[in-house]
Amino acid sequence: MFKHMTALPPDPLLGIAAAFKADSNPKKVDLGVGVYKTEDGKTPILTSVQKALQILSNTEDSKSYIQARGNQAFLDGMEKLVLGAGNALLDSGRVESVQCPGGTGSLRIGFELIKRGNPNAKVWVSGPTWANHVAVIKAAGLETAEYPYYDKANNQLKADEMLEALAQLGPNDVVLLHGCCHNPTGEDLTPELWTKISDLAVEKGFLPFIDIAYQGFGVDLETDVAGVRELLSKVPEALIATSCSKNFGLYRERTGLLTSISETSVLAGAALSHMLNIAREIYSMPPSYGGATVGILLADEALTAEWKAELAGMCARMIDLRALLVNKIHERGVEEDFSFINRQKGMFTFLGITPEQVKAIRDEYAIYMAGSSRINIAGVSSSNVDYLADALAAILKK
Ligand code: PLP
Ligand code: TYF
Repeated sequence: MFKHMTALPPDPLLGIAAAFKADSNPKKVDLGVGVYKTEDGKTPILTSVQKALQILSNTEDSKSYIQARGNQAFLDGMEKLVLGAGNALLDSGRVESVQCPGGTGSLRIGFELIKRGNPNAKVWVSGPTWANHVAVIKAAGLETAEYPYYDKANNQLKADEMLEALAQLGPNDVVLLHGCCHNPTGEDLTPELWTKISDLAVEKGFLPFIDIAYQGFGVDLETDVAGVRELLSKVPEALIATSCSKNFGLYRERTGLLTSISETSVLAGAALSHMLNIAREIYSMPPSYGGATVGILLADEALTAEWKAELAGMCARMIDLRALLVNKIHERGVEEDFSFINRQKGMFTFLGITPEQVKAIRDEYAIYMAGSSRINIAGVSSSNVDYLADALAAILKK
């Protein structure tokens, strides 16, 4: 059966983590995988999440199966978080959500749902996008294509080209949009672009599929999804894959949800039945622990307030680190202007250096980043920023 199988290379991003771990250089810096880190390089469990976990472990009295769509408090709380508590969609009967294993699991169920709705649908992703997007779309048997998004040479959006490309699309197309904190570029759609894309979706009939993996990491929980909410208020149909990995720090608990917005409540019921059916064919039902924890947290006002404060703290730290890094690089007198880093949002930014320079900074300074020159801002700290800026300046001046 498996005689003809050859080994695949590791996921490039996860491969960086392994290479970093194996490096014995005491000055090594990990700017690779997108995991939030504190000043001392740790990824602790949030205090609010700890408390919710404690409540769960004190009260959980069975390991029997949970309902197929997942934890109800989790689904209700997360729908309110993403759509906004007063959103008319919540009472419209057009919204259905299913708890899935992480943002990735939510994406996969979403693409499988699209495949059932229209096997010939083509999914358009931003150029560039999170490397795993294309793999997940293809695994669901759908075709992918790229719409222009980021101009790497000038560190800015390709706004006009993007709108031109989207204006060519129609009802057989799906457009995958990053809700906020674009991975890998950090360059988000402006409010004006969200309006224009919403109008195009209505006019041309393509399906918006929104990936929200970093709500609260850009500006704040509300501002980050303002564009998403505007789009959802206009379009007849949409899908949303939401991850709790980053903003609740629940990475390994595989916590997320797929939300479908349908034209009518009858169609919403049909979509829900298919989402559940697809999940049943793959893993039956979602893991319970992460969803139950978030469900407890979001149903408790005090815990929610504590979580929001912790999230705001992570967000503020990344904004401060952006400014610190830009200042430190410019202090070294490099010619290039890195101020675009301050405009960008969330965990990631493209430094814009060449693959050769990425290799050189890794080989000579043990500074690890994705081959695209994407860095995880949370990997910068006040103790490594001077070393990092020195290394970058040296590499750039060569
Ligand atoms: N979508 C984007 C844009 C991401 O960056 C990530 C990364 O973690 C995910 C989805 C997947 O998140 P999860 O770890 O919850 O599967
Ligand atoms: O882009 C990142 O770094 C995060 C984490 O296969 C990640 O989204 C990276 C690769 C992967 C799964 C998660």
